[in-house]
Amino acid sequence: MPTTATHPRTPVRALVRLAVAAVLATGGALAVPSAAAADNPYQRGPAPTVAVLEASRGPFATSSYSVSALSVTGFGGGVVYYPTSTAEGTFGAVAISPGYTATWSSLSWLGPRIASHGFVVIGIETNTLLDQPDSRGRQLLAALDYLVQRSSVRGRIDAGRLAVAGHSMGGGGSLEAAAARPSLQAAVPLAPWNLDKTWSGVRVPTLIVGGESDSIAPVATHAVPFYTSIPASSEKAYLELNGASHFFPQTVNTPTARQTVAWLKRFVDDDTRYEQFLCPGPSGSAVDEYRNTCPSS
Ligand code: 9J3
Ligand code: ZN
Repeated sequence: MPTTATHPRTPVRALVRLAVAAVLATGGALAVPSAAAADNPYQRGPAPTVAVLEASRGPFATSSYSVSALSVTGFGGGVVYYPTSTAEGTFGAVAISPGYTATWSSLSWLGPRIASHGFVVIGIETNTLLDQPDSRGRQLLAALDYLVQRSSVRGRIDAGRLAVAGHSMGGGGSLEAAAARPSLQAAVPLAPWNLDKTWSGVRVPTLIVGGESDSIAPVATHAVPFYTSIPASSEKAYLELNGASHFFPQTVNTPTARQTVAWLKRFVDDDTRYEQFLCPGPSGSAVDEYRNTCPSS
């Protein structure tokens, strides 16, 4: 599929990155990690397969550490997960927020799962359990700022390759963060909840995952209008899980992990090897519906 001709936002980003890589490369071959493909300095890990995306872990071994709320500002601490090896160079980073009244422990399976595909991940605690989506959005951005500016893993992260995700009010917060910081490379709201139904300002590539049977953030009044309101000129996708409740992200959910990782790889790493999992999207008994801005041919 001729990606560069059909994804209007990709060529600019890719060209800027390639230009930067070319400049770095003139200073010495060590500036470009040896494992990266020659045409994409951000490609990490082996060629993807459905089996690897659906496995409980990806190809990278990970480590983690806890972040005390007392040691940071703007969010409530959390847990950082990161690939242990630095042999392939730096990684993109993702901040993830839980939902209303929930702690990071409600989503913690996603931390090592995503990190093991080659990302630095911070699962955040919010300042209070009752924080609303706009606050959660600001806290996600504060957590990314912490990661790239002050964390002990900051040297492992490319500061320009950042993403957000979250569940429920954390998913609503992911939309808030994407609207507020268009330099983000991806957003993945899961069963998102927000009183604001219109996200026409979002330019960040956004994958929304909804549950068909969600009665707390019904897709008809949350995920679907959120998806529809994002302009078609933005990269976007909507995955609706067959029969899933509001709480599908709180236990291991294979379709959610597979699509989330593929989306992050495609847009945070510019890794077109993952296009095959996005266009066409997933099918099968777990999938009620998939919408996207894939090219029609
Ligand atoms: O974060 C969420 O689970 C939002 C759904 C919710 O409980 O909203 C009630 C105001
Ligand atoms: Zn549906």
